[in-house]
Amino acid sequence: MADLVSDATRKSFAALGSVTAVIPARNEAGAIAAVVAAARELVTEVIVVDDGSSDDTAARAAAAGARVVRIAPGRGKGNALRTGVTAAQGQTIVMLDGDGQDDPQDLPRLLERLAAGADPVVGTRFVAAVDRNAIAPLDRVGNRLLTALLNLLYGVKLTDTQAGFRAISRALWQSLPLTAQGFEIETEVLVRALQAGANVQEVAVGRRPRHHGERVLHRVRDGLAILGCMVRLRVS
Ligand SMILES: Nc1nc2c(ncn2[C@@H]2O[C@H](COP(=O)(O)OP(=O)(O)OP(=O)(O)O)[C@@H](O)[C@H]2O)c(=O)[nH]1
Ligand SMILES: [Mg+2]
Repeated sequence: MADLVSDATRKSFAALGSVTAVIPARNEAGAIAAVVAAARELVTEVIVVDDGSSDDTAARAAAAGARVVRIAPGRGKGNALRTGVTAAQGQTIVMLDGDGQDDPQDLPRLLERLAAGADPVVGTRFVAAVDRNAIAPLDRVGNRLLTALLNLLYGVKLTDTQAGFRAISRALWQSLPLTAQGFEIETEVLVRALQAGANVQEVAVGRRPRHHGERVLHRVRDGLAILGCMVRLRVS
């Protein structure tokens, strides 16, 4: 992993101060150790927010070197991420999923873009070619629809509004009025950042198939919550 980081990247990392990776994980015992180990190669601090896992997620994350924050179960990914950032010590935050679907090797490119002045940097899974099995056709369609609607509502031209793989300065995150409990957090951060006039930029990231555990996301329930969030923040 270390040879992925060029001298230029190391320099740009320095400009970002300390970096904390915040990783939400619920029942990701099969994947979490590898995600934590890869992230630890690249950032100063790794926090795993475990929201009521019934498996070994917390123990494996800790053994791999993460600081584990355990919270009461049932609130969702948004609550987990917000709790994780509150606990983070880094001036820069990167977020990636604990299920192994995000490729930590993309992290330096996200951070480089942040160092170049973008904030937040949002991963997009629909620019570079990704494994065909990584995103189900129905999810692709849902993603396209949500992204098209967000673009229409907010006058932007993004390609993936739902990726959880992102980098953001802690200062910007803390300035945004974030309340999302579940998967609508990605939309809320994006919209609030746009409304604040932030320099939102996308960087192409990969996407790997899920090899362990089960998805937490529920297409209809969470899709509607995301849609509702998008519209509510536009009209309120
Ligand atoms: N702590 C915590 N983590 C969560 C919660 N919901 C989701 N996550 C984590 O957030 C990450 C993304 O969740 P997934 O269900 O894989 O959703 P997704 O990756 O957007 O959708 P898929 O493409 O189906 O995998 C995973 O690491 C989950 O374990 C939650 O309520 N609490
Ligand atoms: Mg996933």
